Amino acid sequence: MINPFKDWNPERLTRHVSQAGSQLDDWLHLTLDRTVRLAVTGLNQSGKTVFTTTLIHHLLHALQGSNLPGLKAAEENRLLGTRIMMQPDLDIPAFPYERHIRTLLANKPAWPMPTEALSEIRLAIRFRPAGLLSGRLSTSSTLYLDVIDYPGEWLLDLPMLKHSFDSWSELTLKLCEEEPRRTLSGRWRDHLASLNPAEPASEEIMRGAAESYTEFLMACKHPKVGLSFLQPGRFTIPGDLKGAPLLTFCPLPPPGPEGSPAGSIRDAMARRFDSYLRLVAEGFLKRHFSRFDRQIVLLDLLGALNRGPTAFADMHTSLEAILENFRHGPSSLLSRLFSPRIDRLLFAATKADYVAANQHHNMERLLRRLVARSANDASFLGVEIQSQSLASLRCTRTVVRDHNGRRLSFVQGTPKGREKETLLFPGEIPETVPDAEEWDTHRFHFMEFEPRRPPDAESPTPPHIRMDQALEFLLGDKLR
Ligand SMILES: Nc1nc2c(ncn2[C@@H]2O[C@H](COP(=O)(O)OP(=O)(O)OP(=O)(O)O)[C@@H](O)[C@H]2O)c(=O)[nH]1
Ligand SMILES: [Mg+2]
Repeated sequence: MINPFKDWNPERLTRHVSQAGSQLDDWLHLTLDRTVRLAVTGLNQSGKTVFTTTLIHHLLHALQGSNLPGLKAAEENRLLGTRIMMQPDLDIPAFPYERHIRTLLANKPAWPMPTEALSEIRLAIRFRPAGLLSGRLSTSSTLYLDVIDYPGEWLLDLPMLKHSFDSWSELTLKLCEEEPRRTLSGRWRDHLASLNPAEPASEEIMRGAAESYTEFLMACKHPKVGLSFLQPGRFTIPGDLKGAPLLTFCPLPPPGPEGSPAGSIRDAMARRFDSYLRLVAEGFLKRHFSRFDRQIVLLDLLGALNRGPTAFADMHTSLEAILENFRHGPSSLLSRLFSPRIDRLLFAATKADYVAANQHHNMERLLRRLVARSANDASFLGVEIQSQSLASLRCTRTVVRDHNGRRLSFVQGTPKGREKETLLFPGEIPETVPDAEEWDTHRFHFMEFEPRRPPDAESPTPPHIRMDQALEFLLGDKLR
């Protein structure tokens, strides 16, 4: 019998496989379980850009003295180097890692500006597999990591997808019955009252109504109000759609007996709403949000506590509505190839350096309570869940001092807008969602900080809080 493999040896086989062309690469990496598409999910200002930047920085510098004791591959000296690779999508701008890290670590450091467009990055992490058996079979292996960054506001487009124009209008107008939306929407609702939606539409009428509605959304977004359930997401951060007719519609009260004549304002608004869903929201979901394997959900709990009960509840509603749109479930070879699902989900309360270390326990308990429903839904589907607090870039240190006979934990750092370091008592984090009485207006005042290195930071990579644990949970099993 002829044996076609008679003259083949392992080296020859490897050479032939590697010659098979780069198109096969993605397919091969997926089948070999060597690609992770990480969903960094979070509302605006939750810390996505800083997290992504420092994650890349830590991996790129892991050989220069690891600052990641919780990441086993780093601790066991199995990381062999990381590179930024050619991007998978030619029409998406590259994530500006260099620019962000230069700004964050400059002599006069600064935080990144709010993100206004989508970008992506692919890393190749070369590592030595753990264990004797795999060590014999291969000396090194590569894990590809894909991450995208985008404005947090755009996530609110995802929950719009289950609505018709009428049901979305009804929901939005219902929200405007409660304060602070009631007052803030006054001018826009007056504007609506001056229109007859059954009359013929014109670009001017459409633009006028959309501008008035956008002003209302911007007033809700103002840091002093801090609402997050603001739709459509592109109205506050239009990106490349600035000025496009696609962004000229707004919710309308239910139709009267006049209905929705063809060419009327109502008819035109409903059509633009449908186009927005199809071209923007659905495009965003299908192209970028349906391919993830792992997810980290970042929550700025402390900022939400600062902004008070309404903003806190609004953040919670937004988060639950957004998470319904991701595909969660255990991953198998087939699902990885044809219908990827998120099989590990990490909830992370960010900016843990705003408070002293003894508050992190409460921060994590509060986080767990807040995400209980979403975590339960995902866990039911077989997803592994973890919750933790973290700081992508630690800008303070905890200092314990005696004060009037009590031992108190302070934080030392440079408060936002100041030049000098200060010792502050940051206050305490409740371990449950505060009830009405607890939301006394002066209770939560967590200070924001400038991105300065704390004086005790010695490592070549910037200090963090539990980034290593987050990375171990998200990537650790793929680096074995
Ligand atoms: N002290 C501290 N502040 C942080 C940290 N991460 C983020 N911040 C603060 O949070 C702000 C927002 O962080 P970003 O990473 O820009 O947030 P984002 O989620 O990308 O926001 P959008 O681009 O608006 O969606 C920063 O300007 C900092 O003030 C951290 O680890 N420590
Ligand atoms: Mg950002």
